[in-house]
Amino acid sequence: MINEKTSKTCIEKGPLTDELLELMNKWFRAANYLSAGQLYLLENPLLKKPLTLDMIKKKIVGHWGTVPGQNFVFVHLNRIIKKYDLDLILLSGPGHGGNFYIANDYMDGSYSEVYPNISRDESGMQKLFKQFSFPGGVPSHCAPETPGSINEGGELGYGIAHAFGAVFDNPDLIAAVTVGDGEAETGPLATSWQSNKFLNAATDGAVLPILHLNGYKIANPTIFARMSKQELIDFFHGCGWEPYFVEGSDPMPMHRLMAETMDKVIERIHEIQKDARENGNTARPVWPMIVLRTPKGWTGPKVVDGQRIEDNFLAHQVPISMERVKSI
Ligand SMILES: Cc1ncc(C[n+]2csc(CCOP(=O)(O)OP(=O)(O)O)c2C)c(N)n1
Repeated sequence: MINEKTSKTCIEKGPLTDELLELMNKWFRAANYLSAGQLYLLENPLLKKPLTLDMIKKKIVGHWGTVPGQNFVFVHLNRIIKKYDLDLILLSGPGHGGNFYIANDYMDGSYSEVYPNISRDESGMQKLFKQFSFPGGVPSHCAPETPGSINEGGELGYGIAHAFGAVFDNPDLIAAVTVGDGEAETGPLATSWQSNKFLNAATDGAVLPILHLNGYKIANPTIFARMSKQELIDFFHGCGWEPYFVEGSDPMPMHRLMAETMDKVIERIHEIQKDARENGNTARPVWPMIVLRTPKGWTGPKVVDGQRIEDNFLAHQVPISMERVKSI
């Protein structure tokens, strides 16, 4: 997450101004660009020259659909880390969009710290783009070599379990974990909502699940997308969580809503912990979680060749395939 050494000011501790939200939106857009660049570009990373087909990867492998929502989560976690001086890690359940984590690592400086050859300039950015899901390069999912990631993104289902594993006997840590609505249909994930039954608010840290309800998995709608809001609320209450909803597609109102919601859930976590640690309340609390409903492939191409891409399963992997472009 954000690197103290590289950030000079701390406006995050102040009020939630339009200026702060604009800055966060710039981070979000830059992270989206860096994520898309990793999918497509071999060279010309800043698009200084007109784009030609030889600058684009021949076989594009990776994901776009999950990426913008996860970039959105990342910048909002950075703000609350700074605001509340948190020890917080992020686990990405739908880590098949590994380009999102790498993009944010690159922007906060941790990627170049670990991999100095991927420098924070144009030539480093070109290598960053080329190496992604490329022979001899890095995997398309979050992997052990992705700075900050302790959850493998390839095989879905273990995000929440790993987040709980990280916070047991680790009282100062918050493990935020994005959960794909498709991932939520795997056996391990469907079961691990119940892990809150084993959490001791006095001696363990906290897990903050963020259900990324972008509506689709590989080729069809998800089960959670077929449920009404009331059914979702009832389901999560039944599992011992208090869901806070952040829903929409217009970036600026979404930034404000997400930031306000993040404040609420962190303050609620602190309240629960204080009650257990200072007042000795041993009753099992209802922990907060976030349901983030955004379009799949948010901010990407809306329609390609007459087919809806944004907010559709067609945004899942590559929104515009080069095989098709070359044949035209
Ligand atoms: C255990 C497991 N089963 C199936 C897959 C294949 N798979 C890759 S992505 C995906 C859909 C994931 O959907 P979701 O979690 O909602 O992520 P998003 O829509 O944000 O990409 C599936 C089923 C997998 N990676 N792991």
